[in-house]
Amino acid sequence: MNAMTDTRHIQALDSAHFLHPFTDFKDLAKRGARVITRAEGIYVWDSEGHKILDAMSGLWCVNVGYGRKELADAAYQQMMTLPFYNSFFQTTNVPAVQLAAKLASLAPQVGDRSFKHVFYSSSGSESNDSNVRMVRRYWDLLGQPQRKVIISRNNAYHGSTMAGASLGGMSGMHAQGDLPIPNITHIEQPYFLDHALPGESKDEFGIRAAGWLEQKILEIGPDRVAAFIGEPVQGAGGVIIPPDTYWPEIQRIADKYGILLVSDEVICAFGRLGHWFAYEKFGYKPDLVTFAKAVTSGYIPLGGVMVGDRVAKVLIEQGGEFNHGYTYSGHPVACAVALANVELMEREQLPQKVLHNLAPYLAERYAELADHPLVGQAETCGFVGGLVLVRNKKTLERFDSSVAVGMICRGHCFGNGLIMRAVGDRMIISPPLIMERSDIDDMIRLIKLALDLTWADLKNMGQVS
Ligand code: PXG
Repeated sequence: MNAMTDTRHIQALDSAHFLHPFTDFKDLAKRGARVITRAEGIYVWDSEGHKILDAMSGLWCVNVGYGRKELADAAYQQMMTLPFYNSFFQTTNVPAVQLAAKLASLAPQVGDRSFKHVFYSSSGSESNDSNVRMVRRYWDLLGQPQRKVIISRNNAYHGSTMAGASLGGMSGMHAQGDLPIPNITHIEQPYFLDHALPGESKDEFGIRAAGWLEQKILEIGPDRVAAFIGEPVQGAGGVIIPPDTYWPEIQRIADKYGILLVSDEVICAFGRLGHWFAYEKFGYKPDLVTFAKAVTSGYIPLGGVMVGDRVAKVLIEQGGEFNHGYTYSGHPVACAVALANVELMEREQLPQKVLHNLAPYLAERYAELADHPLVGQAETCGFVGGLVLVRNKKTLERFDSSVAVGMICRGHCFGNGLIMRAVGDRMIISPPLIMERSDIDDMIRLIKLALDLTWADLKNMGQVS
C-alpha cells in the first residue's frame, strides 16, 4: 500500500463510522479528514508525510511536546502495577494521593484561599459539572439554598456537557441543546476591540467590563448569586486577553457580595501563562480552579477541580455524603502520567522558561505581525497569542462573516506546514512550551507566509484593494 491509498482507506472508514466533535459530518465526508499519524517534539506528521509545526499543542494541551518517554513509561509501569481501581467506597490509590498533594504544593497559598484538596474527573467539561455541584452544595450546607445563580460570560468556553455548555457563552451551543440550564446567566466578555467606548483606555475598559458583574448581581439580587466563573484568558473564544484592571476588580466585586470565584484554568494553568496556575499572574484568589488538558500534557485524559479551603472546610466539616463522582475520579494511570508530567515540567522549569524567555520573545516577534496590512491587532499573553484579521487597518473595519477570512488563513497555514486555529476573524496560537527561540522564528515566518497568501486571495476576491 502507498501513502495515498492508505489515506483514502482510512478517510473512507472515518466517514463511514466516526462522528467527529464539533463537525459538519456531511461536509467532512466530502473532503476527507486529515489523518495525523505521528508526532515528535513540536511537529506532527500526516499520513501523506507532511511535517506540520503544531502551534496549538494538540488542542491547548501538549505543553511538554510530543514523544516524551517519561510519560509513556509512567503509564506502562502503572498499568502493570494497578491499571484501575475506583476511589469510591473508602478506597484510594497511591498516584491519585501523590498527585493531589503535588498539585496542592504548586498552587499559590493565599489566606483562606489556599488549596489543599483536589476533586478528580477525566476532562474539563466534567470538572465544570463538578464545580456546579460543589458550588450548590456549599451554599446548601451554609443554609443559603436560594444562592443558585452562577454568572459567566458571553463567548466563554467551559466545556460541552450540559452544565459545561451552559456555563459557556457560545450561542451556537446553547441553540442546539435548549441551554443554558436554569440558574446560569451571562455578562458581556471583556473584549476591548468589540466593546470599548471611543477614547476609553484599556484600564478604564477593564474596570467598566468588571462592573457588568456587579450590575448583574444587583439585577438578580445578591442573595441569589452563588458564583462567578471565568477563564483567566478566554481560549476557545479567540484568545481574548483582559485588561490588567479586570480581574482585581472582579475579585473586589465577588468579595463585596460574598460570592464564590471559579477560575477555569483548563487552558491557562501548567505553565501556559508562565505560572503553574494563572490566577497568580492576574492577582486574584479563586475558591475553585478547574484544570484538565496540560495536567497530563494531553497524553491521557485527566481533569479536576482544585478546591480552596473556604469551600473544602464546609464540604468536609458540615458535609455528609457528597453525591457526585465518576468511575475514573482519581484514575491511577492518568494520575501517574500527570505526576510524571508535572515532575518533567519542574525539571525543565517550563513555567519559568515561559515567564522569562519564551513569553517576552513571542511578544516581541508577534508584535511584528501587526505591521501586516491584514492584521488589525496582534497580542500575546504568556505563551498564547491572538491576532485579528481586518479589511481596513486604519479603521479596523472587519470582514463580513460570509468571507470566512479565518478559514482562508487557516487553510494556508495547514497547506504550508503550520497548525494555527481560526476563531471567526481571529487567528490564535498556543504552542508547546518546549519551543526554542529558533522555533518561534520558524512559526512567525510561517504565519507571515499564510497572511501574505490570505491577502492575495482576498485581493482576487475583491475584498481588499
Ligand atoms: N474549560 C476550558 C477553559 C476549556 O478550554 C474545557 C473547559 C472543556 O474541556 P474538555 O476536556 O471537556 O474538552 C475547555 C476545552 C477549541 C477547543 O476549539 C477548546 C477546548 C475544547 C475543544 C475545542 O479551541 N477547550
